[in-house]
Amino acid sequence: PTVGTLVLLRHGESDWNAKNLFTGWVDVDLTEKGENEARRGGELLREHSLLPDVVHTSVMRRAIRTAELALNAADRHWIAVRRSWRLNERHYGALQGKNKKQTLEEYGEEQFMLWRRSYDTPPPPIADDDEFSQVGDPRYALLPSELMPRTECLKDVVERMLPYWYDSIVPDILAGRTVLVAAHGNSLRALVKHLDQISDEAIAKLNIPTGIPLRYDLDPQLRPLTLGGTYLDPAAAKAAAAAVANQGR
Ligand code: DG2
Repeated sequence: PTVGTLVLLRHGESDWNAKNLFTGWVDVDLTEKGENEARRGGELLREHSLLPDVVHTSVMRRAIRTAELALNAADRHWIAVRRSWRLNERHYGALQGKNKKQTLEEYGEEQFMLWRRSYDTPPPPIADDDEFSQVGDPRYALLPSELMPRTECLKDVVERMLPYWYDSIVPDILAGRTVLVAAHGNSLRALVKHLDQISDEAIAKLNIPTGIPLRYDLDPQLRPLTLGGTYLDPAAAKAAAAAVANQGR
């Protein structure tokens, strides 16, 4: 039996995705292509009659705008919205603002992939006076300073995301709502790892494409009825996930 439905949506292409820069907590906007991906994501929701009752987003512009554009296209612009820093992208530490291709050339394939995809190796921390640091950003003013990341590995993201999952998203699902989560490549990898119980090793191979809704029907124990969920456009998702995996090359 299905207790509720979860729809995961990575934001559309951002300015820094297009420029091939590590983004993390830097608050970049969507490109025009990214806006169109978000609208297309909303059209897919409408075509599949998968209409969200509530939306949860990170506190970053690219996820917030993606949710708004998608919901607008699905005629669900009016639903309740909640946001949390716990859905933010992984903090990319000192790599924030660096070019992925140059980083690959400078540090080599092994180190580059450790930083991008290993479960527990974080990049070096970002300095507080770095131009791409978020220290002093008013949206984190109420965040206790010991929770403010200077870098994160995926394991760190799982640990800071799960309290929000259990306290805020799960109650919506158990209430029978269709829940949209608009977030990021790595914060959604963290959630998928938890839902599908993917091992620390296997999660390295999982990539989330931009703008294509991923549907999970959950049983009363919050286990997916279909492992891995179902992309609303599976062919496009496969091609786009491969492109994410090859970024930098
Ligand atoms: C990307 C993910 O995050 O990059 O921070 O650069 O989903 O917000 O565009 P997003 C970033 P990779 O980990 O795939 O390199």
